[in-house]
Amino acid sequence: MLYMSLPALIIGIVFLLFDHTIGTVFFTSGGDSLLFQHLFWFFGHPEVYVVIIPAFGIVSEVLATSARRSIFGYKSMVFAMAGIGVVGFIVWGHHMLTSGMDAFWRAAFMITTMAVAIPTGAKIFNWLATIWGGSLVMKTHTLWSLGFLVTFTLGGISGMFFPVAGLDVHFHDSYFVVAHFHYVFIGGTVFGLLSGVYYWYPKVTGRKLNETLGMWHFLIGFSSYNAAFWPMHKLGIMGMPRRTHSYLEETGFAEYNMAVSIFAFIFGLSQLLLVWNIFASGRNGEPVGKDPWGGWSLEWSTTSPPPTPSFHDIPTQGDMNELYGHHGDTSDKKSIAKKLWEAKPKGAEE
Ligand SMILES: [Cu+2]
Repeated sequence: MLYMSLPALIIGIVFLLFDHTIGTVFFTSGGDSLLFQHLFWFFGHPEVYVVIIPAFGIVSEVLATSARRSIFGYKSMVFAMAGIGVVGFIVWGHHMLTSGMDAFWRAAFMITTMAVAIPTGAKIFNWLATIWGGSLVMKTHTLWSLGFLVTFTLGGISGMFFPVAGLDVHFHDSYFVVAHFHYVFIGGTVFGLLSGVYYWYPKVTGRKLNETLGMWHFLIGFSSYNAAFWPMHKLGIMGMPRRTHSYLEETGFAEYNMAVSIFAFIFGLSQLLLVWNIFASGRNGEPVGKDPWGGWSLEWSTTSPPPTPSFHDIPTQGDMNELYGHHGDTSDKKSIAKKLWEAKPKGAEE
């Protein structure tokens, strides 16, 4: 995606440089200033997906392991990711719906942007179907992935307000935008990243992060995060413009902004729990073997930390559904959920 989108940004910046240095008129002095926005957002929107798609992968791994079953709808998950990657290139105009764009193109960008909700919705439902009826093991990485599901879905829903060209007239450049992108960037990308840190830390270091500290990190982080960024929706609806640091008392923005600031500081400080945990557990954390979480993807079949080279023999990829499967033997009367509750993951050390 970067290979396809970065050239547009690079060309935009080089043209801008030429405008400022050698007197070309691509964007300035009678040039087309909107052209820069087109070039920027042709890069900018795919870039947003560049940072969220790895989080999709992390959450899929973590939820599958935590639910002790393979990801539901694997093929549709792959096609959804690829679909988001492709559609991401034809939606950039939603950043410019208020720029005086022709009504036809506003409608076109509205439809393509809303179409992104289809593969994204498929992913959300597949994640829910993965944990549905599985015996969910609540570890810190599970909590962050569940947190991801909640906040990313909320961010996705607020994201569906902007492509509606009529609504966007009101929401454009308001705090509603700021709320939306904090929900998808922090509640999506960063929560996915945190989930991955707790999940793979034992693989990297051979020791577990402290789960009690991790739980507090999640509880404080998740609640202060929502308390900080949820009121921004309200500020946007009240009409507060983004990139503003001063406003009149009678606008009523002050109380909400104070709450946003306080909870944002709490959220920031709560990350110190993770920093402390990373250093402390590196020395005194509980030592683990190959596979502390009962995962069955390849990295769990070698020691923690892995040797170089990681595998001496070519390893075999297992499938949780075939081992303990819900599409296996149906002769006994036990329900699928019951079987999964009883199933012990192969190689789990608990
Ligand atoms: Cu966009």
